[in-house]
Amino acid sequence: MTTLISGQTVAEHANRDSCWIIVHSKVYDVTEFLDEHPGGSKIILKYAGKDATEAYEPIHPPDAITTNLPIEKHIGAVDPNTIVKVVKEVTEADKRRQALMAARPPLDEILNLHDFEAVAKTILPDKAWAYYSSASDDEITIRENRAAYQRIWFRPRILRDVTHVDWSATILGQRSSLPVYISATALGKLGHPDGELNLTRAAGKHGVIQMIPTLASCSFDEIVDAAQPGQPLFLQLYVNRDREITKRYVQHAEKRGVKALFITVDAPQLGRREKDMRMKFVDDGAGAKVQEGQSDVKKDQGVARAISSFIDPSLSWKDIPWFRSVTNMPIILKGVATPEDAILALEAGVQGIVLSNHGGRQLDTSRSGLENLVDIVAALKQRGPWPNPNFSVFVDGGVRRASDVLKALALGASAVGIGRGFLYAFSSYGQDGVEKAIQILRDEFEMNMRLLGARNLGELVPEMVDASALHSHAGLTPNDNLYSSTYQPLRLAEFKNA
Ligand code: 173
Repeated sequence: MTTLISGQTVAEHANRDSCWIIVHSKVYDVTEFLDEHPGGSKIILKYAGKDATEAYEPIHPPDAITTNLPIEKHIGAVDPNTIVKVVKEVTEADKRRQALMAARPPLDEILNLHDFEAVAKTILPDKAWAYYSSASDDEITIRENRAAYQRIWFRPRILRDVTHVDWSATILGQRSSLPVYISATALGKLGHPDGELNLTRAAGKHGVIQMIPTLASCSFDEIVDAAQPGQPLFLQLYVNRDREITKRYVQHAEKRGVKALFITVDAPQLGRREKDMRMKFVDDGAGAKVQEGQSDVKKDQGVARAISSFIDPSLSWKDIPWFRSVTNMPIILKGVATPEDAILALEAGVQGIVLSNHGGRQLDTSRSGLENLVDIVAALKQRGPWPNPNFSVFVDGGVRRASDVLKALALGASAVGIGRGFLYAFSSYGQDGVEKAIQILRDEFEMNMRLLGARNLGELVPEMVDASALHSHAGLTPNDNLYSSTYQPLRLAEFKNA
């Protein structure tokens, strides 16, 4: 029998020279890890000698600490009778949020994906909303992602007997009930205690494909374990500076049956999401100390930047053959924005590209994936057969309606990714919300395909859309009021002593 460590003993190691913390009832000596912690040492020191589980959980997969800390630093199990429960202070804001949570509209009053966003904005903790909804700099691109869809107008066909319409798709060889996949978004437990598992379970039930994020709050294996037998899953990959770690991760994923690898190529450094950065600033409650010049203070970085330092900015075209050598999964480059790079991807022999600007979170004033689609499809057509069964072109960013998806497909996309739409669905209603989101999309596909005169996805052709205004950024489009009403403009944090 191993002896249990008392809470009092742990509490004696509460400083920089000897720092123990409790996570999931286990005691860890993190003294030597303090300066290596991607989120900085300060946040760990806040929990020195204490139970850090609650702060740890949303931001780390359960196995992050066990895999990163040498085994000799695993001190043992804590005696549960000796820990003084840190009673978390329930703030007025928490109470208000709980009341709003209890008063959420019933799911059957949710009519579209924007509605989930409105609920999420109201009930999410400020930090979670700031992280999820933020985009880089002036947040122009995130809005352009929506606006671009509204510069495309339909040219519907009539009298085609649309009694039966079929919107099922094949995505990278996998059957999907929708021409939509769930795109990767990080840190799902900021929004809901079950995190990404809400997506996995709903996707399994409704035949939709989920792309697992590298930076999920749930561990990769928890997500795969929550899938049904044979449920197809994709994996989004951030490439680690330590390629051995990436290799192990990719090969483990392949062994566990993941069907495709989406390598993120638009984030050698994370964009400045100022809404997220400001929130962090306020919550740590010590504005002035930022100026003290401690190099490890990352409080002004926001959640994402604080945990992204492992991402390798040296990633280049030269690495593609290496990926090929470590996996047989189809490789897709996520974050392509130009015909030049689309052609390089084709020549590099990958199986596809995602035309994405990372939900407007990276280079602000980049064009929308939808606008890039037109130019990229034209370039690919010059280079060989089209559609090319060995090279898929996906689009993501700003998709909230089946009509958006139909426009992208008509212009040549193989399928479309939705990230935030599903994230807001589970943040506000858990798995039921995701199921409802899928149902809403189904209803929208049925109606829109009937009205457009397309009985299946193969009948969606470029002639069904007028994209002549797509490249015009003059802005004569009517306001998108539903979307704009949830858009949160950048605000300075509340003044401290006001
Ligand atoms: O967009 C993001 O927030 C993102 O991709 C990310 C990257 C690193 C850590 C967390 C999130």
